[in-house]
Amino acid sequence: MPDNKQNYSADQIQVLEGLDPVRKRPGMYIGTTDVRGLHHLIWEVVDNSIDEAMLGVCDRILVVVNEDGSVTVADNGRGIPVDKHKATGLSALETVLTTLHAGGKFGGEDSGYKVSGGLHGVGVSVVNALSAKLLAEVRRDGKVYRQEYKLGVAQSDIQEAGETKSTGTSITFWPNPKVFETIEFDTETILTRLRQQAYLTKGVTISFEDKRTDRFEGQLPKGHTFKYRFYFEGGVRSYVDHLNYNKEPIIKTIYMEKEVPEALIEIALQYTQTYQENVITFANNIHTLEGGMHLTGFRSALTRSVNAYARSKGFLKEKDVNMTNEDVREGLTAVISVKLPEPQFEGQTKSKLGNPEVRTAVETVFNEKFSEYLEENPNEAKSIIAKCMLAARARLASRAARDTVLRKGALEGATLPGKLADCSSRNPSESELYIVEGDSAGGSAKQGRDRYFQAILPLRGKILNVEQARLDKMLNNNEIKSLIIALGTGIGETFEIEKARYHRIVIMTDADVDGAHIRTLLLTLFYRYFKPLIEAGYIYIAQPPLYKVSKGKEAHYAYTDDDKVSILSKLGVKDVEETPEEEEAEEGAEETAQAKAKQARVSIQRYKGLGEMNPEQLWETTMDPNKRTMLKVTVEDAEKADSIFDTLMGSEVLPRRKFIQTHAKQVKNLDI
Ligand code: 0RA
Repeated sequence: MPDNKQNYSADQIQVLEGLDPVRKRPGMYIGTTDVRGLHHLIWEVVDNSIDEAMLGVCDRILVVVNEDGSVTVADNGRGIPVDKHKATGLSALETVLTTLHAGGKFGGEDSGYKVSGGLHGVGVSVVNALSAKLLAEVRRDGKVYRQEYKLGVAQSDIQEAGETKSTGTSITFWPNPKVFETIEFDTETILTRLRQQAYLTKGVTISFEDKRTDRFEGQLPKGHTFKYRFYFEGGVRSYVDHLNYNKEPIIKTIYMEKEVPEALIEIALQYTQTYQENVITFANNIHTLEGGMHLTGFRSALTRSVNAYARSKGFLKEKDVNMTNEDVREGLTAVISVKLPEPQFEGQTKSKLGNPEVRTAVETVFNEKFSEYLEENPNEAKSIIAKCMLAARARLASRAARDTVLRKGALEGATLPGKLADCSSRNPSESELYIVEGDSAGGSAKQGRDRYFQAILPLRGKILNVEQARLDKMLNNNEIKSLIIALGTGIGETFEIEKARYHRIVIMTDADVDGAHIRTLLLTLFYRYFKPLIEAGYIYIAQPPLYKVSKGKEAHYAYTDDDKVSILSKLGVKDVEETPEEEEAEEGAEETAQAKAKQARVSIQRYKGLGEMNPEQLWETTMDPNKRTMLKVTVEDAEKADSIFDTLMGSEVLPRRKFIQTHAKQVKNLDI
């Protein structure tokens, strides 16, 4: 780490190029121009403040969504320098805000930041380029400085705007509506990100305020602002505690931190009385969903130190074989965070850490610290070893049983389940499998489908009864077995994606709590046992309509509440756009909508389940490739479902109830 008190001057900032490329191809810099790209603007500025915090020169960050929809990110860091920059003749502030890749970060190891996002760290200039207006305020050297920009261009020189004893930067920006599909920020999205960043930067306080009015009706007393504050003294240790809040711990969370020349390494871990593994990894605060070298290093060190300890203390006898990676991972929750100067991100979604030196660094640090922990805490060590050895024994004992299910041929040879209405095509690339909730919807789907390429497999609600069971027990469940046989790929060691009988596998469930539950469960099953199907883009979620709006013989289908409003207004029913999202309020609004609709001789039917649609309607709205929309499931979606599954199916009743109660309102659009 560079010396925190070191003074940066303007000439340490390298200049690369102006902002035209950003305005021409925003996607290249922020990924997309949809709502995701919009939020990228906030992450970009916050990342800079987090960089200050990681250097130990900033401990407060405030993010405000202002009443007019603009966003302010303020910190108490050093403040962006305002002195003249040699190469450009501009102030450092203007250089940082108007040139690509300008910033201490890119000046090399000792000239600026040791640590930077690398992937997303494209710089605040990108935010400036894509904002209609931006206001920069810097507190530094006893003064307050301000400068305003429009479309990335400074409107005047830096203005002095008073005196101050503090230091820091405040950036307010108004996203350019001509660039973005939407300029409306989402509170939940921002909170999730800020919470995660707070876990990863211990000791920093990140506050959030949403000053937009009319947003929290009924949730906040009049005149109050929506505020949140995140501060986690324990950093990733608090993160692990949070992940395990509804699980029964075997040991207290272990925390270790060490800085070696290759990286700053932080690891927290805990074993619980569950069977799943949940290890989340970060590199420079970026979630490395695809894992990478830090994860590899951690895994091999974990297996090695558990075995070494078990052997040295006689838990493992000479004749015993070592425990496997799988055995030591059962019931493990861990968060691994590494910070390094030049991260290499690889993989399909650029979320896999590629730096080979990090593998050995993590391996060495974890091995040393964890072995030390085991030696110093014999009781905890004993519990951990017992848990792992139990997993090993269970593995050996269940292998025989599992083999009968998974043995080559055991499933493939099996005849197709009786309730599968298969399609006549034998060409997987044109064939679709609809997994339908319930026999009655299954019946409609069977009658409505195009039997040449669409197969239907109705599932009974029974699969819900697998609560509390290990996922591998689910494989004994008849409904699940039918599904696996229908897929044709086999499972486990015998899985072969080439054998998939359908290249589109569509989950079609009701838009209610049970439907969401079944969908979560299916996604979890695919995530744990059929990940390649998700990666290949074979898994979809059907989008049945929520309403049918008819006038005389004309019928329109609405897939969202917004859809409904626009259809109604096309049919001459106005002033119904106030329909609130919340259930309780909806009843009333629905009635007025109905009353207004009546005047215009329009009727609105709300579909509570797929079973309410007749076969023709189901085909027309949800299954006809020329008309339907479907959501393609990503690995990220399935991962989310997997963690929700843990909460919904967890063995302790209390947190589950809490989850369902606090989320009940949203469950209808639980889009996982
Ligand atoms: C460039 C150089 C320095 C600091 C920053 C940028 C900086 C940017 C942002 C954006 C939001 N908050 C920020 N804080 C700092 C070097 C600082 C120095 O020379 O003292």
